[in-house]
Amino acid sequence: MPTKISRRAFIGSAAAGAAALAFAPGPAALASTTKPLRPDLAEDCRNEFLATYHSYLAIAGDRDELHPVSRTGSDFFASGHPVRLTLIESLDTLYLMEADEELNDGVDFVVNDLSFDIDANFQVFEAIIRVVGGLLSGYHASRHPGVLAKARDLADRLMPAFVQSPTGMPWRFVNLHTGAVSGSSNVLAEIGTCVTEFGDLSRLTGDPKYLNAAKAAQKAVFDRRSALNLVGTQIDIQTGVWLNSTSTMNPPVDSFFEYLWEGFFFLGDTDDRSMYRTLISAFLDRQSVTINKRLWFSSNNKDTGRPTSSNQSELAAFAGGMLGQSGSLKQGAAYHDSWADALHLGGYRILPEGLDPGTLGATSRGNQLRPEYVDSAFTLWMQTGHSVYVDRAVEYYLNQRVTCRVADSADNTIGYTILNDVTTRPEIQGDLASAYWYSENMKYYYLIFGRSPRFSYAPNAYLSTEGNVLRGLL
Ligand code: DMJ
Repeated sequence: MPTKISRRAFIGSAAAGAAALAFAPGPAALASTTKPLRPDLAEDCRNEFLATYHSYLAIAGDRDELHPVSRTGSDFFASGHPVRLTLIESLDTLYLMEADEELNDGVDFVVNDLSFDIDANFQVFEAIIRVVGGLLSGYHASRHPGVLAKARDLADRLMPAFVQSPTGMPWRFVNLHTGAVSGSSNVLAEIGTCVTEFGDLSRLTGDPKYLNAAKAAQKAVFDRRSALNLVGTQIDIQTGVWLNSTSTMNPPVDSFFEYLWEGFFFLGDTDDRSMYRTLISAFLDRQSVTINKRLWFSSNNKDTGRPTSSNQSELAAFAGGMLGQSGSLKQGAAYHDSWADALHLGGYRILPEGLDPGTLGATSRGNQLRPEYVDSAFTLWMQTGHSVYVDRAVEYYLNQRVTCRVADSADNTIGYTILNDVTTRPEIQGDLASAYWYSENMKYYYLIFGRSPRFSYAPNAYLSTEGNVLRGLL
């Protein structure tokens, strides 16, 4: 029996709302307008998404990720132990795009066939942001209690990473069947990116243990900040000793900062706000650099404060949105402008993974189908309503369509792929449709271009670091 998706009150609310308001700056206006900005592109985006989703199901549906060029599949966490990651990451995007048949089938799989009783090591951070988060947003979309039960089952299997740590900072890996933990050297993003998923789970289940574990991990890092209020990148979770003293917005720190802010934004946690303010103001004071009139962030030694590198990672581009949302709109907007300049003046159609902010040359030439540039455009647009972010999203969507799309001989879309080199023309394609593309890129584009009647467009809508909508689905 297919699982029934309850179609909720969206019909007759936003869709049938009063006359469409003129698009105007400001979150309040954004929340109330019903006018799609680029209905043509929204429709195209939905078509492309569904074509790629069907390709995934047809070619690699038993595996985690699609390789659209070789038309094969592979597993993300542990070879031979798939969880159908792409399907899980797609659930709330399918809901927003009103693809109810696909969502229905996806929920059916999760409820009836998905098992996490897997005798293999899973990376705790990735399992939380992608799978627990994907299932939670899938639950918010479907309201099926079986989906929430699966999110809770996985979280329970991951809990030994936190419970068995003497410092509260999680082990990097857990065997989902035995509960054995491993990987005592961990990095900040992987330690501190779980408070919103675990906070949501605590709220939904009434069990505070998930939120408490996530907060303890954040606090354990905060308590080890340097005298300059800076944190490093890597730490031994058993001894609490720093293994790398680089303070940076680049990975492997990036979403550590994001989740201090979002612990407050999503959960109202004032401890997180206070930790965020302490760390981000020290970071902005010491590590903001202006190069050729553009704002960038250097990497510095956390103890001496001295710069160690100016290399910019594309993954740090998410910070434009975070800063914009957390009270530093000027810096957030300026930082997004810097990435837009890098794109245009660097001569790229797609940003490289690594960038020299002085020359705008690529220090790492590939692009893993990254969402961060449009993620920030989406968040800044939600904040300000400014059309510049719509324009940037349009440009990047069309560029990704030209460079990353893989089609068959009749020009039917098979999928989108990572790029191995963005500095050539044409760009050199790789062969992987990263699962986060289904949760992030296409959702941001679709929400900007169209007016999904299933999304609130309210200032408090919350999308996790993986693009999972944990608040704001209608
Ligand atoms: C996503 O998995 C998440 O956004 C994560 O926080 C880091 N970036 C990748 C996609 O690039």
